[in-house]
Amino acid sequence: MALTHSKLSFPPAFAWGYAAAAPQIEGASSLHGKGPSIWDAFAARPGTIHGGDDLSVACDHYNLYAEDFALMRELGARHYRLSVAWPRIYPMGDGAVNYAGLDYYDRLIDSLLAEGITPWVTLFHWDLPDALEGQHGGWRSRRIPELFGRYADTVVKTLGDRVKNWITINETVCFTRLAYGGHDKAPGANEPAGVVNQTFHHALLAHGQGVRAVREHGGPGARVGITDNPAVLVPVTETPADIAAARETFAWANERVLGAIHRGGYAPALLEADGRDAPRWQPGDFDLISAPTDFLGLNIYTGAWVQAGPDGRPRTLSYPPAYPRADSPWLYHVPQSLYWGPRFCAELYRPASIYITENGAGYDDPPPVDGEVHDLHRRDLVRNYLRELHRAIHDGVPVDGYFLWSFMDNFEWQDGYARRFGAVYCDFRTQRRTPKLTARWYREVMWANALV
Ligand code: PNW
Repeated sequence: MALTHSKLSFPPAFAWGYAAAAPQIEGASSLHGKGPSIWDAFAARPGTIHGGDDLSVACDHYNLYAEDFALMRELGARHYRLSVAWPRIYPMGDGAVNYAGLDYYDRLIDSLLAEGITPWVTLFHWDLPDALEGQHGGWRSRRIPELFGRYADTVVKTLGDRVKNWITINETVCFTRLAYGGHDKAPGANEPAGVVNQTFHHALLAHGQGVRAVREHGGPGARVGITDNPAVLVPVTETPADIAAARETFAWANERVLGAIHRGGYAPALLEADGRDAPRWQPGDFDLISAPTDFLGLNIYTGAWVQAGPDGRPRTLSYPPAYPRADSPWLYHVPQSLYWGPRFCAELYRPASIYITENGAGYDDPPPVDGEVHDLHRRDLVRNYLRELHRAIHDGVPVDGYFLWSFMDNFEWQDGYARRFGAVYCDFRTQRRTPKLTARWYREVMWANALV
């Protein structure tokens, strides 16, 4: 009997690549005129970051980018999602432009293109210029999206002849609720709900400013979208009742960002639930916020399980203690999140195109032995998630690309350098890069355009 070996192929022209962000890899945090970001200030406060780590050197990518892009090409990536650091371009957030900063990204983009890798540029990945926190209260203030618009104009005008894929902002909830309503992300302000809801509204305005900037200055072929990390609710069984319960919970959980953007306003039920804490907006805000975009970027790492409860109402289950997770304690293994996340987004918001702008896993990998890191745990997690993404595409969800987070180990925010998400191991003392087993495997996947 001859057995067959079925191949899980991805669509032609599917975009495969890696993702990273400026504050997590660049270092050089005060070089050539860069101003401090709120993360530089946050890290300087004792007790905020694991191990007392800071962002001053990171992967030294500021100096090593050419070598890094050569390695990226060797490892088979043809797309790379990076971010521009606002405080490199406007050290004070406002005021005079720092031409050395613009010049840096000019050279970086040229170097990337010379390796045959297509850039996808995120305009804001959490590193707000610290001066704007001091002067205006950061995202609490409506002034921030205005200044962001000016910064976006400058970046798009400078790089727009070579960069055609733009992402406005990264993961709204992480720099609003977790940052202003909690203590573990900068600025760690612990504000009440009313203030936090207003930071969300200002973030949506910044997204709108980013879209406007790309439309005005992006030139021919420019495309723009937001990257969001929706709460992903996954049905316990793929039966109509559980699927409906998960979809309803998904829509409600993501109403404040994805709902508001695609609806062109806040849902009455959301405003009612917020009561006195509801965000305030001005006439015209939603013309900007809900201007059409070209794609929706999704960062998906995990999900929560939902079923139709005994009373027929949806209920979200808690994870039993034995439930498998990565070393990042929030990263429960839920491969089906890469099926239901894109699928619910497609059904609820009807984006023309979806890109998975991040997915991956954080583990405290030990250093290489004989030049090898056998991260079978990470490889298996990513492969299981990609099987589900393949199934979503097969079922008609318009997913056009996937970016693995991250190219190399980097500054994992409050978890510092101990928590590693890289396909490439980074020795932060010597700056030596060692591709892990995941990177070797992922090269074959990208090359075959299929799961191997
Ligand atoms: C994302 N969660 O953050 C960020 O965009 C990256 O900068 C970060 O390094 C990466 O994922 C890994 O953490 C997240 O609690 C932080 O679900 C927290 C969550 C999700 C994403």
